Amino acid sequence: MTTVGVLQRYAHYLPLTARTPALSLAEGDTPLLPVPRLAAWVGVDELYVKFEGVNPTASFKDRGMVVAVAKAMEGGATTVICASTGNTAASAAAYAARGGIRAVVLLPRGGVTAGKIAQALAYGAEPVVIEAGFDAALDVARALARQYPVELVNSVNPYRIAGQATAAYEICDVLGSAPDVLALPVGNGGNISAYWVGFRRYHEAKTIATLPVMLGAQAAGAAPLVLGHPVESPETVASAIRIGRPASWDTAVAAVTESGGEFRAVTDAEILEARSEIARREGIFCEPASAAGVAGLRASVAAGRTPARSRCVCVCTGHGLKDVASVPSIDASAPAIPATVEAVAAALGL
Ligand code: AN7
Repeated sequence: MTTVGVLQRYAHYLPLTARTPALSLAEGDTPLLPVPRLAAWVGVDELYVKFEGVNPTASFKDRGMVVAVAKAMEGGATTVICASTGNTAASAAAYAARGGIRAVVLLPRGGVTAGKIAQALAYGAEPVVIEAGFDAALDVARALARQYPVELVNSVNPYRIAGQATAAYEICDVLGSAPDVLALPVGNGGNISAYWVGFRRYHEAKTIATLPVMLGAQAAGAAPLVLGHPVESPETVASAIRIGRPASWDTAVAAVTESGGEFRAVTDAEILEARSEIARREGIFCEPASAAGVAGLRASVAAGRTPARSRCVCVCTGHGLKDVASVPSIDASAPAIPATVEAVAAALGL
């Protein structure tokens, strides 16, 4: 039998008991791809992409969600709730469906891509569109979970963090050590906190001898951790990280401070350029937020902050198909070519 899923693969590193349901959609175990052509563009000697877009709901959220939903079920919960820019909602919906419980997802109006809404609804989640951004929606979700018998599965839930730490274990297991630098996008700060938990744990267990420098990339219009204060009306093309008041502020700052790393802002233009380069140079299609880590690493090298002779890993957190509106499309009004070899050959200049 093949070993599948985060609960099985990293059982010893997770807060499981004999009564934790064996929930799985075969999440985790995602590829760590060497990306030499992208490395040349970024300006470092050795670069890998940890492609989290190939998880069951096409984002890294599945690693933590499988743990959070399994623990909620273990505790007798019949409803999970989250606020979400989309990926958490899709993941919560899928694992709730898999576990046979209810999922309620609070979505900021106009702040979630069509693909992510389609996922959440397809899995049977109950959506509530909130007349506010993500930060206020999360406030409501937290308050609801305090007052009603619904289990909060946002990343303030410690089981989410424990599950997401498995990505750090996987990187070390494959490389045989920690990378010099780990770069990733930061919204609520849960994922950077989780990676740091994972690296520290492997370090304490002496599985790895060194710790990576953590580089957290934020969109320039939604960069509270770069600025050092909350952002009232965050704005960016990378809707997944359109977050102005990160819930895991302190642990995200600790990850960067303790590792000697940095938070770095990248513009929407830099994010979209990186997304395109990742796809065209390496065949890896990720959503805009996912490209922020690559854009941030490139900017860090250009600024002389990250040495070129570094072994780097960029986490691409979600799949590109979740957000196709931000990719150039075919002009539907342009005339189509007749279905003949001659016409197509002429159109291609062959
Ligand atoms: C693709 O789904 O906050 O810093 O509600 O979807 O742990 O928040 C998503 C966040 C990066 C940032 N990349 O991670 C949500 C949500 C993608 C994301 C992040 C998100 P955190």
